[in-house]
Parts: sequence; C-alpha cells; structure tokens
Amino acid sequence: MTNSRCRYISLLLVVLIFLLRVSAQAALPRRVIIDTDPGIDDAMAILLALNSPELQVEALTVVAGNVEQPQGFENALKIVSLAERCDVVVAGGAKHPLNQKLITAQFWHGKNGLAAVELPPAKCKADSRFGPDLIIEMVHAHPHEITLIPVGPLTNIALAVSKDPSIVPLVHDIVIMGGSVSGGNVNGASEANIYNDPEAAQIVFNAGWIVTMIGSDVGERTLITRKRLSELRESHGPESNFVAKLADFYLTRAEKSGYSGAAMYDPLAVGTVIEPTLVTLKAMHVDVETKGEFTRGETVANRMGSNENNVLHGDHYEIEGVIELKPNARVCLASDANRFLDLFIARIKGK
Ligand SMILES: [Ca+2]
Repeated sequence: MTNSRCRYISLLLVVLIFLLRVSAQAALPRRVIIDTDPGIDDAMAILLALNSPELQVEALTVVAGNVEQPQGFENALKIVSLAERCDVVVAGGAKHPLNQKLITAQFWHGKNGLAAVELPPAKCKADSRFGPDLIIEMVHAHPHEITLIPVGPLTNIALAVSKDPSIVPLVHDIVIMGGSVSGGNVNGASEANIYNDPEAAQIVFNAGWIVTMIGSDVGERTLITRKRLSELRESHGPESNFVAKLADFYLTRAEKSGYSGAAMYDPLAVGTVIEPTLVTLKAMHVDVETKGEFTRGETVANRMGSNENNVLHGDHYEIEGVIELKPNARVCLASDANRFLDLFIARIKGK
C-alpha cells in the first residue's frame, strides 16, 4: 500500500470515529434538573419533561414561589409518583426569597397550587439534601452535561452559584422561565418569577454563563386553548387526566381575566430544551432592576449591545462614543406556538 493511500485510509477512519461520537452524543438524552415551584404550569412542564425521550430528568429541586415551599415539595413528590418515576430525585430548597417576603399565587394556581386537584399520596421518597447543594453535587458529578431549567423564582440557583461559582462553566446550559422584554405579568414592568426574587435573578444573570430566557411575553403568545384541551381529552390516562383538570382550571381562570387561552410559561422552557427550533432567540445583555419604584424585578434587556459613554465636561456630560456590553442572555422573542402545543399534547395525551 502506498503512503498516500495509507494516509487516506487513516483520515477516513478518524472522520468515521468522529461522526460516530457526534451521533452517539446526539442520541443521548440531555440530563436536566428542573428547579420548580409547582404550580399548574410547573406540573405540566415536569410531566412534559418526564415523557420526553430527549431528556433525562435527574432531579426536581423545589423553591418557594407559587406556593410555600413545603406545599410545592409535596406537590413535586406527588407528580413524580403519579408518573411512576421514583428514580427522579426530589429535594427541597429555599423557603423564602433572598431579600424580601414571599408572594404566593394561589389566585392563579388553586389553593394547593395544583388547581385544588387532590392527587394520591406520594409513593416516592424525598431526598434529604438541600436543593442548591444537590445542584452543586450533580453538576460536579456530570461536568458539562447538566442543563438547568429553573421555572420558579431563582433563589435556589442564586444560592448554588454563590456557594460554589465553579459550577458555572460546568453547566451545559441554563434555560429559565422568567422575565420579559415587553412588560410584565405582575405589573407594568415585572414577570412573577423575577419579581419574587429580583436579587437572586440579578446574581443568576450575571453569574458568567449565558442564560436562555423564556419570558412571560412569549409564554402569553403560547396558549393552551379549549380546542387543545379537547384534543388532550381524546384519550385517557392518569397523567393525561390530571393535566386536563389542571388545564381546565387554568383556562377558566384565564378566561375570567379576558384571555383566550392559558399561557404555557414553564412548559415552553422545557420545550425549548427538547426542541430548540421552537423558539427564536437573540443575544442580549440583561440586568435585573432591584431598586426601581415601579420597575423592581424588571429584566432590563439591552437590544443594542452597548451603553452610551457619558463623560463629565465642566458642568455637563457629553456622550463620548459607546461602551460595548457582552451578552449574558439569549432572549426568546417568539415561539412556534402551534408546533409546541402539538408536541405537548402528543407527549401527554393518553399517558
Ligand atoms: Ca413555576
């Protein structure tokens, strides 16, 4: 065999091994930790994740938010029990925000956070570790493999990165439900998860990773409707029936408030990890307002990638060019709502 032929065959083998590795990695399910405050849309998001072969749900860590943490913890355990997924670690986390009183949301989620639906008692056992510590442990155990999906206030994630900043470059990705670049759902400015712990959110956005931000403004254009609910009800199963009850309650609440459907906030964050082409993202720098009189908890996104540089000249300032800002987020600007709802219904229906 000539030298050039030998080199050609070696090169072919190297390319073949590379392609095999890439396809093996692509076929592996993504390890995820869902940090959650269940919550109707949290429950939908968790069940979507548990029924998606693209994801391997390693853990649920529970944070205070829609309901007080002990109630959310109980809900999380009941949800994994319903799905017969006791392999998923469920750990309790922060019981209150870093720097303010908790604001719970039974108004939207029902008295127990799950549309007042009484699920059977949990068969799965709680993990005794503190949620933020569990996140730190799991990220170190699987470096560059874990995607964090926080769908509640960012308290647990802020505690984890504050205690051990070395996890930041070891996390594969962080996809949050929270914030908005076009007005809030709590008030004119702020989205509920960020509003419930603005200091934690500012820590998370500036931790050194790129946060994928699925905001309430896009969630509100990604609606479950009565038509979609009837599709879900075409076949039955414990999880499917539960989600139908949640959706019915959620829709009734939304309709009373004048909306044509209910926002799939948290499920869309999970959907983005399953199928990234469902959303349109734009790199931006995002800071969280922690002081404003009307804007505390607002995600302030810089669409230009720079701030004007104002320099004092005698008694006034003069603009001297701009200061470039490094993006710290990929902000979701749009979703393919129909394709997402198709995915959601297909994964839950009849389960
Ligand atoms: Ca939530």
